[in-house]
Amino acid sequence: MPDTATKSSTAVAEDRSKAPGAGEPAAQPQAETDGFQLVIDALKLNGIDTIFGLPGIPITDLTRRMQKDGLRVISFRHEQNAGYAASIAGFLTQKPGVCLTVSAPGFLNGVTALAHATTNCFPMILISGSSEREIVDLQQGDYEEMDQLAIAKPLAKAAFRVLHAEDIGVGVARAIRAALSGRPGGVYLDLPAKLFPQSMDAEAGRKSLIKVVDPAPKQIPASDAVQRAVDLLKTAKKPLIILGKGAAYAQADADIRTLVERTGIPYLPMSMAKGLLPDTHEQSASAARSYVLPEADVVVLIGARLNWLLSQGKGKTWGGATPKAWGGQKFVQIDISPQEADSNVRIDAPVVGDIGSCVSALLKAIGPNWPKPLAEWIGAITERKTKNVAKMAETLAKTPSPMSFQSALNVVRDIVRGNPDAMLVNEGANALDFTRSIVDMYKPRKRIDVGTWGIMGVGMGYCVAAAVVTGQQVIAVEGDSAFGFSGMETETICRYNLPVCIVIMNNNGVYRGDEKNPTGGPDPSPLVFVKDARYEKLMEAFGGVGVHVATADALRKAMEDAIRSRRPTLINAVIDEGGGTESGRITSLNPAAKKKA
Ligand code: ADP
Ligand code: TPW
Ligand code: MG
Repeated sequence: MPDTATKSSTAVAEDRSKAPGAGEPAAQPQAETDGFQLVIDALKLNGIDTIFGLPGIPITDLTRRMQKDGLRVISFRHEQNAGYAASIAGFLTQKPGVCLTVSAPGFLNGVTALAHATTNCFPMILISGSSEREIVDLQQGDYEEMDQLAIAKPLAKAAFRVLHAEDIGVGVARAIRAALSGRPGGVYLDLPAKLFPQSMDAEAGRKSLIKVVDPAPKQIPASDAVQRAVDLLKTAKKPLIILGKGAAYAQADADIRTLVERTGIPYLPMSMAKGLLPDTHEQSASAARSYVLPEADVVVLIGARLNWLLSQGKGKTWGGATPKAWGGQKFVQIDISPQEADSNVRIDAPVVGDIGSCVSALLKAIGPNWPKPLAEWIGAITERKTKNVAKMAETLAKTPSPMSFQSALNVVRDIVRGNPDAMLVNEGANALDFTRSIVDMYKPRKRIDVGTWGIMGVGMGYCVAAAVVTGQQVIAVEGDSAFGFSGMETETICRYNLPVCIVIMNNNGVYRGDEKNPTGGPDPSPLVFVKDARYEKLMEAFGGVGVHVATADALRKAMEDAIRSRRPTLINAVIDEGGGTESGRITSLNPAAKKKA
């Protein structure tokens, strides 16, 4: 057997060391590999270089051997955070992020992130060890017994189980294809404990592996669909482009920018599409959002769904007379999923394909001399923008004590402007909404946040992944409640010595910190936390830097120090506990708040 064929196989090396000594009959040792090794080799063969996980039965040895074989294994304190890390690594790299967990409870902890990946269209693979099939299926009470495959199925884009070592190559290949092709999503790969020690001939094992060719094939849009879109766009008097996180994921940055600039059409970035063009771009209509949505007549959606984040494409936000009424806009929708069109309102010109191919086809079809939108439309937008920006500048210039969300975020805004390559992680309610509108982004895929579900808990997992896969400085703006969901990963951040600067907008609670128990009893309101909690000490406990700040100047200095040193830092920023609103900007979705209004 040629040496090169099995170089990566430690099992083979171990076999060789047991080869008969001199003088013994020269029996050729049977080179063998095993399930552990084949999983590692299959992942490496497909360019997976980082695993986010948490060890234990039956995957402890797998994590050791992965590290020994040169995979970077990032070990977390809770699987949900490892899962969120994997999901966002997938978004940032266009390679499936891999999360590795133990069975039953570890698996379930990872499942939230798996569902999150599917919902957000991020490519991710959750690999969980599982208990003995025969016992699980007869429900005879195995250690961590659970039918994991059945549970994962409805929450994943696809789910597979591998029972035999010779099928590991196919299992990993299928998982990679399912995660990456078409609309990306979360994939579950179930690896029962018994699979890992199964041994097989090393050469046969090597041959069983598959290097996936073209895992995210281009999907070229049909030329008639492109022409239909161009024809519709030609009729527009008040066109608008909306860029979503699908556009950010697609990494077609140059063509998207050319499309926006060549057509001169104003655009709105969804939160994770901020920076695809710099937020300071003159065609950005962000500061006039509530004007352009109801006023536009033809809207081009690029990798953005008309879900709740866009008020389902109808109702008052879009100029409809009632909450469910159509506002009269016509839509072009560029999306890789052929089922997305018409999910909420009529899509007059669906363009189905990958965003890179679709945008380049559109560019060809519109040619070099596309007429710019009417001056009245651009002028009206500019007028609103100028007014709103001036109003915002006034608020940002204030330095109240205690700090307001705005005065603190004015500092973050400056720091991000000075460090446009830094990754910005953001979660919370007010802490999220104010940051999204105040902090400008300058480059693509720099802002990662709560996503489609608006969930809390992604923060620290995202910080770890962003630092690990980009190597850039990470700045996390966290609500104090949001931070609590994953705060223990500050230890992980310190352990791997990651350049993460966490800024907690500490207003003592969920939305606000001044709620009272209406009964006057001793329990606090369900919405508030320990007053003036010293979150910065958590970071100090693990050897990082903790800073408590009460002024904008102190916040600025602490952030500058963090970025200069690249040390793990947690800045506890004291914010006016009465400065937030219920649910931030989505008060209207809150039944109780609506009744009050
Ligand atoms: P946002 O929350 O920013 O509005 P969504 O998550 O709602 O964005 O929408 C993202 C859309 O992008 C999804 O409908 C998804 O199918 C689509 N998408 C993701 N990747 C691609 C791609 N490479 N090409 C085309 N469409 C894509
Ligand atoms: C997994 C509900 C939405 S926002 C939020 C909660 C609990 C916290 C808001 O407080 P925070 O921000 O972070 O201090 P701020 O600035 O307004 O004070 N569980 C999950 N996801 C969600 N979205 C919730 C609960 C929620
Ligand atoms: Mg809060």
